[in-house]
Amino acid sequence: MTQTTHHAPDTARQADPFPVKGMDAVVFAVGNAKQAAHYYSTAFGMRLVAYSGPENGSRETASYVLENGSARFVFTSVIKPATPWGHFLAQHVAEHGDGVVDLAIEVPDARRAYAYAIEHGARSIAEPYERKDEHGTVVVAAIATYGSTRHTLVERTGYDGPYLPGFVVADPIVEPPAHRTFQAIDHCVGNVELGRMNEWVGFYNKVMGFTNMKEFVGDDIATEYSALMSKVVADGTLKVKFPINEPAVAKKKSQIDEYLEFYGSAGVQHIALNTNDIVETVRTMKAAGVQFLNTPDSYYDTLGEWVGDTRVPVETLRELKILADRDEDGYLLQIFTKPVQDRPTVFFEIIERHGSMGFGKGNFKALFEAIEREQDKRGNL
Ligand code: TYF
Ligand code: FE
Repeated sequence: MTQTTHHAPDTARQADPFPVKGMDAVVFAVGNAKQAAHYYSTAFGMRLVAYSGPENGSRETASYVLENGSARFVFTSVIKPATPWGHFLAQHVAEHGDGVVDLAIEVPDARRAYAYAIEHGARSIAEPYERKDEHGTVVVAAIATYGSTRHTLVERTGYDGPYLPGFVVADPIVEPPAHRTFQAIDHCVGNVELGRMNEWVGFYNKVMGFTNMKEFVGDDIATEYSALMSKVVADGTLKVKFPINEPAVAKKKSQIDEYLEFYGSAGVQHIALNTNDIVETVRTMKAAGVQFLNTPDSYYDTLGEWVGDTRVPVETLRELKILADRDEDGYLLQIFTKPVQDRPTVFFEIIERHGSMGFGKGNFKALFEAIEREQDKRGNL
């Protein structure tokens, strides 16, 4: 892999070399998919829509598909490894704990997307192939990205079933909450090894023709408080956004180093989820037992002075520990969960955007200090 190459955004838009329709699914390999499906139903307010397991002919894996608006998560567990795929999943859970194996992207033409990616240096995991059942045909292919993560490229225009051929419709585990907690995937963040951020940014520039968004965390911020560097790549329509973090050397061990140590390699750090009403979402998820990062009162004492008017009064933001940030395009409200498994690895973000297409740069100090307080509790000084 080579360093970043910059594509002019205008040219990229005119002839998108790698058109995407959006995120298809985030696929998790977990120790107990049955219980994960329950947690994401009851705590995250998602809805079980499809299932594949031994009852319908899947002999070595059980998979649960949960949706909330256009956001789709798939939880897979191995029940009896018998093929390379089963062994891969079992190995993934053994090495990384529960984590993301696949950031699947929906594309209009999987064969074309795959050919473009391979021509531009991607490592193949699966050549394009067709999956069929009575609901139609899906074309899938897969390429490798950082760590043991992959991107499956999914072409589903010829299919009207519940998820993929081989899956059957499933009934919700519980009735979803009255308030829809989120409705789309906003961005998916990867943590990579020290010194490799630019290499992976270059990978997305070349392999998917993604361009760099202007928001990034550079050396200056890194050394002052964040202990990480970050750049964001996105497709021309900004439907798929992938920030990439690498650790930076600072006073304390970087939160990215902690992730890499506990995950065992580079991997997906957080998934951000769009909501139209972050207040109701946080209330709903908190009541269901989801733990969010804390923010000190001092943050809210000065917030009003610089963030200006937001839909939600500062006193409500303070009560729920929601963060706010503003840039020239508008503002955003965001909050982060604590890690959702025993390892300090994967977590989630809830984000309500009002014009701003940033990632909360104005909050990095408060956010990273909150993460560091959690690191300290784990004895990571
Ligand atoms: O996605 C982002 O860039 C923001 C900020 O460890 C962020 O959510 C960056 C790094 C990190 C946690 C959050
Ligand atoms: Fe984020």
